[in-house]
Amino acid sequence: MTDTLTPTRALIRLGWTDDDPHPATGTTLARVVVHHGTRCEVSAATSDGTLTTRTADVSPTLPVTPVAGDWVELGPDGRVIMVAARRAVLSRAGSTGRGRQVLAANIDTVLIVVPLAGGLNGAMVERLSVMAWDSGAQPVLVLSKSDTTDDGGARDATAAELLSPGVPVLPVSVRTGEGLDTLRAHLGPGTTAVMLGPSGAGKTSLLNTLEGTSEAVASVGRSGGRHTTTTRRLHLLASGGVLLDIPGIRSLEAAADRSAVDDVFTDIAALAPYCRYTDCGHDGDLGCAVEEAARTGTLPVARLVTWHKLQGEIAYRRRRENPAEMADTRRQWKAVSKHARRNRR
Ligand SMILES: Nc1nc2c(ncn2[C@@H]2O[C@H](COP(=O)(O)OP(=O)(O)OP(=O)(O)O)[C@@H](O)[C@H]2O)c(=O)[nH]1
Ligand SMILES: [Zn+2]
Repeated sequence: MTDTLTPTRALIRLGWTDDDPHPATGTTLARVVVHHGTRCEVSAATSDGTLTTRTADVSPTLPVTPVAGDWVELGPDGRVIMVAARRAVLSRAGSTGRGRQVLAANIDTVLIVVPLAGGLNGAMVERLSVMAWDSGAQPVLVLSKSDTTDDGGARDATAAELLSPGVPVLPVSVRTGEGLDTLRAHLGPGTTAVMLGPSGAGKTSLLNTLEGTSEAVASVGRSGGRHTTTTRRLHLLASGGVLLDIPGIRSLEAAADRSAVDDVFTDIAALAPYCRYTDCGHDGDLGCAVEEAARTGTLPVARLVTWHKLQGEIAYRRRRENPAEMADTRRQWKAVSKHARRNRR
C-alpha cells in the first residue's frame, strides 16, 4: 500500500518543516533514510504525491557525506547533488578514536527509553540525557513498562525529573496504554525523532504502537518500479511525525562535552561559581562549594559521583580524539613520575 498525498503534504509526512529547504525547480527534494558510503537510500515524493524509497548514488563532488535524516536534492539523473544545512546532529566518538562520527541529522526529539521494570537506573538516565542534549535536539524521557510499578511510575517519574531538569518525563506502558497520548503529542507533524535506550527497554514494542499503517512507504528497487521488502528505517507515526531508526543509535555510549553535562547537572553548574577557584575540579580542591554542598546534604552525594564519572569519560574521549592533548598528558605524567622517583631515592 502507498500513501497518496499532494507533494507538500508528502514532504511534511517525511518530517519536512518550513525551516527546511524548499524544492528547487529541476531537482527533487528527498530525505536520506540510511547511508552507506557512496550510496544512500532516500525517500521522496513523486509528482502525484506518492512516497517512494530508492537507492541514490552520491555525487563524488559533494563536500559532505549525506547521513540519515539529511534533506538532499536529487539531480535529473537521480544522484544526490546537494546536502542541505543541518539543524541538529547526533554524533558519537569515531570507531578509530579520531573525530566524531555523525549518525543522524535534523533530529528534533530524542526519545530516551529507560525501563521501570527492576527499578529506575538513575545513572543511565543521566548519561542518555547528556547524549541527547549534546545533539541539540529536545530529549524526552520515556519511562517504559510503567505497568510493572504499583503507582504507574509516579515515584520514579519524580526521581527522574530531579536527575534531568528540563526534560519532560513520561511514564508509559504499551500494556495499559498509559502515557501514550502524551507521548504522541511530542511526535506531531514536522517532528523527526530517534530512540535511545538499552536493549530490552521496550523500544520495538513502543515503535509498533506509535506507528500508523504497516506499509506507508513503498520501496522501489534500483531498477525502478520493482517493489522490494527492505528493512524500514523511516517510520511514519500515526501522530504525524517520523521516527528514524539508525543502526547503532538505539543503545549509544554516553558521549558528551562539558557544556552538555552542565545542561543536565544544572545543580552542580549553579554551585560552581561559588568555588574558590574558577577551574575547580570539585575533587578535594580548596574552598569547593560543590563538595561543601555534598557534605551538608544540599546536593545528593550520588550526583557528584556521577558527575565525576562523566567528566572522566569525557576527558578520556578527548585525549583519544586529540593525540596532541594525549601526548601532552603523557609528558606531564612522565614528569610527575620522574619527580616521584627522584624523591623516593
Ligand atoms: N510489562 C511490560 N512489558 C513490556 C512493555 N513494553 C515492552 N515490554 C516487554 O519487554 C520486552 C522487550 O521489549 P522490546 O520492545 O523487544 O525491547 P527493545 O528495547 O526493542 O529491545 P532490543 O530490540 O533488544 O533493543 C518484551 O518481552 C516486551 O513484551 C510494557 O509496556 N510493559
Ligand atoms: Zn568546586
